[in-house]
Amino acid sequence: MKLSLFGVGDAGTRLVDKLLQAEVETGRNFTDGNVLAFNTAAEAFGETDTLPEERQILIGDTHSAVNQYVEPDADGPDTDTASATSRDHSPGVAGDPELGAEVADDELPEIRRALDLVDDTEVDAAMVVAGFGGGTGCGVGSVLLEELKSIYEIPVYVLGALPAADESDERAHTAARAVRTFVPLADAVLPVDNDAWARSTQPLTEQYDEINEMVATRMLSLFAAGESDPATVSEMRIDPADVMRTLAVGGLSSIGHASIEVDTSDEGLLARLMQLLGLAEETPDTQTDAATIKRLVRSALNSKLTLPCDIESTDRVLVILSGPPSDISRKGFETGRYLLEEETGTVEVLAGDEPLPNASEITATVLFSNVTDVPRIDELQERAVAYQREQDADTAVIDTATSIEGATAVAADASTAAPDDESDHPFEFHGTEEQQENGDAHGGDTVSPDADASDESTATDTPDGDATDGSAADTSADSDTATEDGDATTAAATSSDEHE
Ligand SMILES: Nc1nc2c(ncn2[C@@H]2O[C@H](COP(=O)(O)OP(=O)(O)OP(=O)(O)O)[C@@H](O)[C@H]2O)c(=O)[nH]1
Ligand SMILES: [Mg+2]
Repeated sequence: MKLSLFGVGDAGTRLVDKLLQAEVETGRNFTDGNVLAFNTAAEAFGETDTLPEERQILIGDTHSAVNQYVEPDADGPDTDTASATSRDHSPGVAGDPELGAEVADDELPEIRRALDLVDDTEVDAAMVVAGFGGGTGCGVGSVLLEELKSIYEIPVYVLGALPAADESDERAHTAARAVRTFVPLADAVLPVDNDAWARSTQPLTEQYDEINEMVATRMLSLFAAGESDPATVSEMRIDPADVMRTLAVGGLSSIGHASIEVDTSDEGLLARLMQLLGLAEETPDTQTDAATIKRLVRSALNSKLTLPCDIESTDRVLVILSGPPSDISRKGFETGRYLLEEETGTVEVLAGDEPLPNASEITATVLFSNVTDVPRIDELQERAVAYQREQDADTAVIDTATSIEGATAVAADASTAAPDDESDHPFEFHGTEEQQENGDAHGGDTVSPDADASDESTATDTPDGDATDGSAADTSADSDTATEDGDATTAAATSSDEHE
């Protein structure tokens, strides 16, 4: 399918650049050049290899609080209001999502001009790409997402990195707010858990490139499947509508991925040739073939996921098999699909293939859509709530009544469009259980001001997101049923712990 990409902040810029590189390397053209990157500091633009310069949009130069050209390690004294809390002295908006949202709001005309460079009629969907813990990623990202949702008819997805456990509480707090803002507004959110993918022996910043490459591989296998050689015929070819249908339930999605070498021995090649020429019995090795595909799909669902989660909490599943058409039999497909139905407990499993005649391996990419049992997100929220309490105790350095102006606008709009969507979503900022039992809705409010608008009534009565009062959230009601399934934990243990 065709996708436009909008990188925001440093992580967004690097990830989009990596996706474009992967496009060149794999010969899958899925953006048609419909890309942009927005940043409040110039450094990350200097690191790009593939992203065209005219598509790198620097914003914030009218703001005195924005350090556009500060070297990353030049941590000069910061006395402006944006750095009232313990900011890391990075360039741009220095980790401050409120400032990020303010800058984006002020520079909407400039942002809109840049958006004209992208043709939304040429693509099936748009995707905002950002580091959730970034002041730019979260702040500018929220405003951009809101803007794209208001001007586009096509789905708008969000892809982004979650901060690792050893990053600051402030980053975790920002990321939790980003999840809180992005999930109700975007058509689907695909977080990448930096913590799960980073090795503890090395600084995270040194591993970005590797993690981004992993992300690019999965994203292209999923979204760019079928964009390499439209001439190759396949009756099971993956259809963009299937990807969009799978993601249409919204919420958080996760991707699994695995490959196996195909039989390139003379014997294997001969068998395939005979089959192609119609000289062999009807797929004599179908049995082995189906078993192999089943094994492959199993390793994909047991692989380390982009966002480790309990796969039984998913609503919809999509599997894409990429490889030589002669190696992917219909029987193999059905076996793989059946396995996914069994393992995830959902019958909503779609499948398609990407015929790559010259490939030496078969790859299975599995998309789990609207997963609700995600320990990492719970952890982030807990950290964020604790951090917010500390801040409040320290005489409320962050004024929660006025914070994240842009995101407030986002939430207000979202609640107009889908009144109950937000309050029904399992990713509420719901404070601690203790607070909920006390009927204290404040935990929700403190973290994100948009809680004021629509969540106060539900923050207490739907603490676990099990609101099933229908309306906009039929789907999340479904997912709630899935999460209530008491034994939905075994698969998670395997899928998130097993490494590729
Ligand atoms: N996977 C991955 N994660 C990244 C990368 N760069 C940053 N991150 C993550 O994203 C978070 C936000 O960092 P940045 O992208 O630098 O922040 P920003 O959006 O530029 O916003 P500022 O705070 O204003 O600099 C970090 O805390 C990391 O968790 C990257 O290249 N790859
Ligand atoms: Mg930055």
